[in-house]
Amino acid sequence: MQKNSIEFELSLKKREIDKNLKTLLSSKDRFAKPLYEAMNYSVSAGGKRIRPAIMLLVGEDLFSAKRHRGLIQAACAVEMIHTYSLIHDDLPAMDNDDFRRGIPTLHKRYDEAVAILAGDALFSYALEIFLKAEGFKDKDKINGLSLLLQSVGTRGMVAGQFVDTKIEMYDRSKKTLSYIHLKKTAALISASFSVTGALFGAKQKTIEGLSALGESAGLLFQIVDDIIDVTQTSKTLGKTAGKDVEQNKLTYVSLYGIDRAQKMASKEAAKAYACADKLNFKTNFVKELLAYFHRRIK
Ligand code: GRG
Repeated sequence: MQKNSIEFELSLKKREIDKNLKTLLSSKDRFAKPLYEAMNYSVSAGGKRIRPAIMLLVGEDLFSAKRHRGLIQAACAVEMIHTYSLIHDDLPAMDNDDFRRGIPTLHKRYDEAVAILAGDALFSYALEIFLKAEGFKDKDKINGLSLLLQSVGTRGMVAGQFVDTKIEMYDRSKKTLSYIHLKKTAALISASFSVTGALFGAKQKTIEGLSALGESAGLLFQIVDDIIDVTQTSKTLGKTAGKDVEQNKLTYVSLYGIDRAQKMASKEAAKAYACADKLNFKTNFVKELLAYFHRRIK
């Protein structure tokens, strides 16, 4: 791995995030210990740490926030929310997956009650950690938290997951697909960009620019995810491959086919680059991150 490449940068960010998650997710309380163990099982199973890495990259680049304790704490909170969503998504009532991040899913390792409660606990703990993040003005934290919660709840991830899970209640149209992917995946990725701006008290125009960039980046990420679900193996993915076809999911591949999905990924990547050009990034890391998202296809 070349020094200064985005892969190297992501590995540094991942190390920093992993270390802090470990500290945050430890408890001496005898009764809470098994709950923390379950939370840790899924959090420490790995994961690329894309969302927290985005926060650290944007914070360092636009706001000169190298090794900012509060930003690392807020970034860990976002990763906890992401992990909670994966734990719940894997449950039999939803995607019913046995395998995630290369190991058995939490409900397989323990049981469904443990998985539901560990997910709940990760979400509420994440909010506590975010609110306690050091070195930010209270008004900026409230603004950031508000953007984060919009991306997670009825206007974001949960709403997208609802439509995805209960697709029989909707038509299988382009509009439905676009809603699912924007909400289920792109919203939290977009928030990772915009929340960082909000935490540092950026102007509204910058926050909106970050949000637009994040939305395209998130869509790119999801289109690629739909493609690799059919083109890569379970071993490479760390989760069961071919699940979308098996579950008759509405995806870019099922609606448009692989070739068109690939073209749409390129179009979304171009849109994201154009958004990045409008922000005053000092380094090339954000653009390299977009290229990395796109490269996952290969
Ligand atoms: C249960 C409310 C609720 C929401 C679930 C995240 C999610 C919403 C569903 C996951 C289904 C899925 C596989 C979506 C594709 C895009 C995606 C979010 C992939 C997983 O994210 P990565 O690739 O995973 O960043 P790692 O493990 O690297 O963190």
